[in-house]
Amino acid sequence: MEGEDRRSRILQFRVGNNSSAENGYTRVLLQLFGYMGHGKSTFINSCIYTLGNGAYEMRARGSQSDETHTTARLAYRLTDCITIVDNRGYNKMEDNETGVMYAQLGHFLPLNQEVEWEKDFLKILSKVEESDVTPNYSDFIVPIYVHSVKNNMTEEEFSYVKEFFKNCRDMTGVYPIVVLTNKLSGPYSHLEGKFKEIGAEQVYAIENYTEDDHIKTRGRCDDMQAIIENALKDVKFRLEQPRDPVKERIERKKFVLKFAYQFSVAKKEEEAAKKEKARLKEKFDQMWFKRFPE
Ligand SMILES: Nc1nc2c(ncn2[C@@H]2O[C@H](COP(=O)(O)OP(=O)(O)OP(=O)(O)O)[C@@H](O)[C@H]2O)c(=O)[nH]1
Ligand SMILES: [Mg+2]
Repeated sequence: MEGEDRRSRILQFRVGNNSSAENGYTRVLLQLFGYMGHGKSTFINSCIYTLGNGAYEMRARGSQSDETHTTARLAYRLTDCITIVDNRGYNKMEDNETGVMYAQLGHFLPLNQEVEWEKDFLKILSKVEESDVTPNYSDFIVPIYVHSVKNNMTEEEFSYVKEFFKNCRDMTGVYPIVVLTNKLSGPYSHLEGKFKEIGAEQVYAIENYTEDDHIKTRGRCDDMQAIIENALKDVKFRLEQPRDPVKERIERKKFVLKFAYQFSVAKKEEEAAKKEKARLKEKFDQMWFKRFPE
């Protein structure tokens, strides 16, 4: 049975067996990202459910048991070699949020910690410096962008995501895989096409298993497993390419620090311009009041 074959191929996947080269990788991290509430945690629960034999469980959810929004970057083991990682969802997808994603993909932030949308360059620099103590050369990260078909995106957002995806590719060596959730909510071919237009090489539409609706069917299991298996194909392909871990890490570090620096300078300039505008308005109001007192 094709579905069973796929499941066993995933369960038996070993990073070390896939390349004749000594690449040093021992684990694959499927790193989720995307807007708040689009189904990241539910996708993790669906993947665990589809690969296992047990009952449906809501293992990934909010960071605290009484919260629904995830605020930490939490790792869930799928197999001995594959871990899927939940993430805090974006509010607006701005540079301070995407900058954190670059730091995650560059292996500069540890797993299982709260995600802060850091705006201060010195704090980012200090976190990146801390990661130098035990540099991570053994995890291969595949970025997975989760987006609900219930939400459309503007042309402006797509153009931002295009640049964002390209940077994610430069950080990891693979284009983010796009997972469209809630596929039964309405037509999604437009979104599928748009994501391909901006560079996504793999786009999948799925209906996640949820607490209320989790009868296992072959098609639904196959949809989830196809995403995982194709992520592993990307990994295998990259493992055949030559690797210089130290040099690549330096390049990633330069990119993350330059991005954070430019962002924090732009933010400071924006704040200074706002202050100046407020100061000029106050001065104008005072002059106006002097000439035309009430
Ligand atoms: N019907 C259906 N519901 C879904 C699907 N994916 C997610 N949901 C529901 O959408 C809601 C939000 O899903 P979450 O998995 O918490 O979303 P998230 O991206 O983790 O959200 P944050 O942690 O806030 O970033 C939950 O009520 C899920 O049950 C889907 O494919 N189909
Ligand atoms: Mg979540």
